[in-house]
Amino acid sequence: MKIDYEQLRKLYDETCRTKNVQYSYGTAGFRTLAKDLDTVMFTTGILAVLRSLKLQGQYVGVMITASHNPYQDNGVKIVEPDGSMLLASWEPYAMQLANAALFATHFEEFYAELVKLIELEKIDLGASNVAPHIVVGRDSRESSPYLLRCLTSTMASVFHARVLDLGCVTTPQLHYITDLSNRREREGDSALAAATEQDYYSFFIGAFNELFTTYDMEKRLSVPKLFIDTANGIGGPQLKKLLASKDWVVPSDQIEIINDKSDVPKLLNSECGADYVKTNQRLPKGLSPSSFESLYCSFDGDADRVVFYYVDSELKFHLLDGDKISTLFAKFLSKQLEMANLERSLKIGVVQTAYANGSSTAYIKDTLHCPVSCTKTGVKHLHHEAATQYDIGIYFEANGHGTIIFSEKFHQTIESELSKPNGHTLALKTLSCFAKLINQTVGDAMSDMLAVLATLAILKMAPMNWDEEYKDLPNKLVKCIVPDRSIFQTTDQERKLQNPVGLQSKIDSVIAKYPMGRSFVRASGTEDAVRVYAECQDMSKLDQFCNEIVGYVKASV
Ligand code: G16
Repeated sequence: MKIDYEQLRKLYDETCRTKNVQYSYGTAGFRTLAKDLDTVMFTTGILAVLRSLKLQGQYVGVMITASHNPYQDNGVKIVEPDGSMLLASWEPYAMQLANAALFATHFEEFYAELVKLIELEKIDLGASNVAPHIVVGRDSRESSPYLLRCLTSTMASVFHARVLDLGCVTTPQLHYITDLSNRREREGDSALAAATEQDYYSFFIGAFNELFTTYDMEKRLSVPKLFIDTANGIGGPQLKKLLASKDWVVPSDQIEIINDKSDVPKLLNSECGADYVKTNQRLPKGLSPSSFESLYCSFDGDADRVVFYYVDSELKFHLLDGDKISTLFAKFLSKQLEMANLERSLKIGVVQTAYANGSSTAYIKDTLHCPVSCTKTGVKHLHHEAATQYDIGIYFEANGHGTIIFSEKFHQTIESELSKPNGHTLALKTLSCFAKLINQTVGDAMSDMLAVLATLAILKMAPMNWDEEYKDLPNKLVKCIVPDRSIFQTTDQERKLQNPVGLQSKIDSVIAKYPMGRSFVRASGTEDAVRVYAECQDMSKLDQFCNEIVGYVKASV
């Protein structure tokens, strides 16, 4: 293949209108005001094609989303052929290519950077039997169709890529479909190649039904009534498709969707959704709870996060966040391992970030006796730790982003145990079904929600019992707007600041004044802000504690 130089130049001139702004490929790709993203979309499309060429033409995913951010923002991230986040060593390329286009005074400068990258990665554009394959998806934002055109403009016309456009999907659907399409290609089933949204629904509904059949759901299991706030994002329409499936077994009056106006752009994530509920620790707009037996949950704008909550008999709000979800799964799966006599053969562990409530970490270690690891914020860090350290690696950020990774050894062990005479124990079958029910590529609000429903039903736990397993330390998360967040540099999995020099010792002196106090400060990778987290024993002192830290942060810039 030869790059059509003239065509590339023409598209570059037409598309790359935004110049001289600096972006970085942050926690979840590029993310900023949608109006400034044309150039970055253009270069990210090219990078995805190069990534696919580097990987012998496998499907590479690209998702246009700004997830929990406000409606004016948008963003883009690249997904590896196995559904994981872009290889870390390619993130700098994403930035180099974007910056080349943003700061080039003429096309040739950008082109020279592109050629440099192609040579550096030894990408053989001439390999005639390799065509790049790209899967693209977008959330419900108004700006997405235009940005999709910027993203894909060069793919077919310059690089002869085959583009599978999924239209509006959730981020986890894009991850799942990218992975499945590649698995099918590898298995050589050309009739089935290129997975679809329908495959996603069939797979997860199938896993849910299998688990429920194992327990003879109708007679022995019941799920609490569930209200789902879909943040007026893409989760609403996609969830409705799942619930409308003829194979879906939970009675329709058991589940009610609220905040499902994905066609009204300004409502996206506005006073609703997982980020709002978690950060403000209150009910989303549009929900007036009537029964303390019901369970509620909120997705974020692209449905890759979920947090649960309920109200007690005095209608007081209780949050069941990512920490509560991971502890619920850790309790449930540890028990299943024990019942299957596999607790010594398979290692279960939980991965958290600095945002995890101190009580959750203590509960996992001291009550569940499970190992806990801490990583930096960002799914890619947690995912890696879960996949490499454990056979059942449960990872959740406190904000509700997470999943469970089951190792190859786990699958082999379960299969071999199931094949033994009398091997079909309930615990083994439960473990086997659960490993399917949880999206293996990335945190997925829909799949996590199904897994929580199933777990509560099997454990016969009401929302309140789930909550009672441990009591959160009072905690607060504050966004601090500063002139330049990049000066806030951290170490020790983001728990300590290295820069601005001297700020950490001031923070430490504040922490020392509050019993069970813990606090840290880090720059967000998705918003133009610095985040301040604080927790301590005494609720009445929390605001004062947090304000003192914020005061030092503001004084340092
Ligand atoms: C993204 C990342 C998450 C991260 C969140 C906030 O979530 O995927 O891992 O926790 O941003 O990150 P930060 O504190 O750096 O802004 P989402 O749901 O917005 O894609």
